[in-house]
Amino acid sequence: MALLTILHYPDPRLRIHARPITAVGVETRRLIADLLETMYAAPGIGLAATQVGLDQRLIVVDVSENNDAPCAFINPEILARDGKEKSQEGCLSVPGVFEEVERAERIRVRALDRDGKRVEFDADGLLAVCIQHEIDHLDGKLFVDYLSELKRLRIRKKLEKEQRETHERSATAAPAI
Ligand code: GNR
Ligand code: NI
Repeated sequence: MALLTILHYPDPRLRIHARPITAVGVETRRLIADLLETMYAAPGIGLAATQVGLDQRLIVVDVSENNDAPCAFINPEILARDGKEKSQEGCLSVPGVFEEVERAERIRVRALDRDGKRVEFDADGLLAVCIQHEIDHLDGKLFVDYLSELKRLRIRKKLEKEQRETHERSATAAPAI
C-alpha cells in the first residue's frame, strides 16, 4: 500500500481526459488499494485516478458514515440522469473551497468492479453527487468549472499563492544542494 500525492488546481494534469482501462488485473487492484488508502487518509469520500496524475478511468468512493463501504468503479459511465439538486461540494484538488453545485439528483451508472465484472445500479443523494464529481475528474473537469469566472479566478489566485508559500517553506526547511 502507498499514499499517493494529490494534485492541486490549477495543475494542468487535472485537465487530462483519462483513457479507459482495457484489462483489469493485479496492477489495477493494487492501484485501487492505493487510491482508497489515499482517499481515507485525506480524508475524502471519493478520489479519481486523474487526481493523482494517472491517466486511467478509475474512481474510488466511500460515502458511508464509518468508512466501511469502499467501492471502486472502472470505466464508469452515466447511462441516465433524473432531476436536479444543488448541494455544497468540496474537492481534495481544490483544498479549502466549498461551493454550491447543481447536479442530477438520481443517476444510473454502469462500470466494471475490481474483478472486471460489469455492474449497473441507480444512485441518489451523496453517492450520486460523488460519482458525478468523480466522473467529471476523469473528463478533466473540476467543480469550480460550474462557478462564475470571477469566483474561479479568485480560487485559482488563492491556491497559487498557497502553493508558492508551501514551496518557499519547504525550500527554507530543506535547501536543495
Ligand atoms: O471528499 C470529498 N467530498 C465531497 C463533498 C461533496 C461533493 C463531492 C465531494 S468529493 C470530495 C473528494 C474529491 O475531491 N473527490 O474527487
Ligand atoms: Ni474532487
